[in-house]
Amino acid sequence: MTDTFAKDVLSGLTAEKKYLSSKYFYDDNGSRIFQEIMNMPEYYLTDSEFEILSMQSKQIIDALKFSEPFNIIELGAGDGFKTFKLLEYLVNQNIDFKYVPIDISQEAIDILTNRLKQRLPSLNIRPKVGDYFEILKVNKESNYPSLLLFLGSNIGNYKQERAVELLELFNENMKNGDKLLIGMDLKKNPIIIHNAYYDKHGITKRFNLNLLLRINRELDADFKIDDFDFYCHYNPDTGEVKSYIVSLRNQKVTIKKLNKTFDFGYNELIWTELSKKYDLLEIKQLANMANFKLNNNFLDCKHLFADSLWEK
Ligand code: AVJ
Repeated sequence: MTDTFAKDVLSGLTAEKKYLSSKYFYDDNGSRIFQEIMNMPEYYLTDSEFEILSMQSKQIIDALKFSEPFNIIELGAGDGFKTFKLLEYLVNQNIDFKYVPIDISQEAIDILTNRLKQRLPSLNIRPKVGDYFEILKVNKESNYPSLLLFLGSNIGNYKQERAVELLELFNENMKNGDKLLIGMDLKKNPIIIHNAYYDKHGITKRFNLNLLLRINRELDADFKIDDFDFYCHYNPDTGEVKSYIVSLRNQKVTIKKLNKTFDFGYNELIWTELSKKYDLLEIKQLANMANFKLNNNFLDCKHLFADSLWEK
């Protein structure tokens, strides 16, 4: 794990245009900061998706047209807060299903499992820790239909080609008739998006700079984080939020684990994250590119966010 981290940091910081992958944001500290982001009123994504999954659980389940029993497999379940309402609906309706939350973090899965066992004691839950794809392979052998959940606009972190690759991989591990409910953030008034990412509390800045602290700790480096700042920009033409770390001076940073010293110029950027926003046409195109058929789009009342239901 640390080894691929070291390799990725090396390639990112030796590139002509420096970059670091946002997938490394989520160490224990970073996950905690992301919780703070989700609690900010400006970060509308969480509330919008929560509204969809709580107010439209019946419509979503009806749209599946599944026979019972069936499986619900959640990829990157995290603390599962948003999914709770959907699960609660199913349990209250006495619908026969098995819930399989998958996450890379044992801690997140333990918290989720304990909470669900308390709040929904009759829920049939089979938590799994690890890589999605190893676990998804088993889905093909199930005799029952499956709904995959990939929520929270996580797909937005991928450039189009990589997003298609990832979705094709999901598709290959699904049976005909299986469904995918995928959370996608919608294009909207750019000011709303700006305020969600370039937040006035500085939480997203801390989220980004935490990555430098992680490199200091795990790769024995000497980033002085006061000499770096954060910038992000939403381009309404492309629907892309791009986030950067900015070097505030000409400076050298040594990463002992890489045996290397890196130069950062005055105002040099390190690109850290892409958060892509979609319109409904792009959602349909993405579904088709990855060999899915789009069944329904479920939107919150303000039309800020979509949970899109796709069928293999
Ligand atoms: C967890 C990838 C959906 O891109 O909106 C939040 C992460 N980055 N604020 C997103 C994030 C800055 C988030 N995702």
